[in-house]
Amino acid sequence: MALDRPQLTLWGVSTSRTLRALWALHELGLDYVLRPIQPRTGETQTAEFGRINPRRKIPVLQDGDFTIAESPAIIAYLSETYGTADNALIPRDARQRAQWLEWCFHIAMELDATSLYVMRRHRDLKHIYGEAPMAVDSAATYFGNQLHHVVQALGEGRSFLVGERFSSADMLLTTCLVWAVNYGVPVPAICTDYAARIARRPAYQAALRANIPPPPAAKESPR
Ligand SMILES: N[C@@H](CCC(=O)N[C@@H](CS)C(=O)NCC(=O)O)C(=O)O
Repeated sequence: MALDRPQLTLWGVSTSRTLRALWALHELGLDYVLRPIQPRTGETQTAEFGRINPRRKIPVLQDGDFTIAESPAIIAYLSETYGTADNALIPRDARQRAQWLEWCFHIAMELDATSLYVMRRHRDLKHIYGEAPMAVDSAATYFGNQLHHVVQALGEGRSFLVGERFSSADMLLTTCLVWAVNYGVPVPAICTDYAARIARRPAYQAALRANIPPPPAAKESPR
């Protein structure tokens, strides 16, 4: 059960997925303690972290005695627990909520896990996961094909993916679009324009700053 006064600790910085969780904390105006551990540093392999997240992945959110992982789930939990009518990141209307879920699954599965993360694992992290140039090329092509659905949606003139307001689907999409551009994957202008507009949100800019790994001496910082 959530506490009246949130006791939020976020574990993890430096990745697109940690940025999403930080972004949600800032969109919702929540105070939190950041434990800025990073992947592949050994910090996800400690006994302490293994007790918090046996999957040994970041980001992870602790809210008092409750723990939740997976960036889309962290955002959803924060919004449902602490969001207000003005800043909620999830639609309330049943049909819009269904469309929101559809977009979240599409982005997390097709754009992130099946495409960009395949490229990351088998190109940048090939020393860990194995080099697979054909899989990388195929994943980039697949990303473009799947992005077509986003291009169509944005081509209808809408400002956000679902309804008339910003939701966590826009957060997932923006992080994937920035990721793709950084990877040199072709992204149509309608998508980069959208991402540039969303990225102007103050909470995104604050999250970007928070997502920067600190110098080695400072490992815990209240926000
Ligand atoms: N589906 C997860 C992915 C989390 C994930 O894969 N995190 C990576 C970094 S991006 C990680 O923690 N790896 C652990 C390690 O390499 O030590 C999410 O969206 O949160």
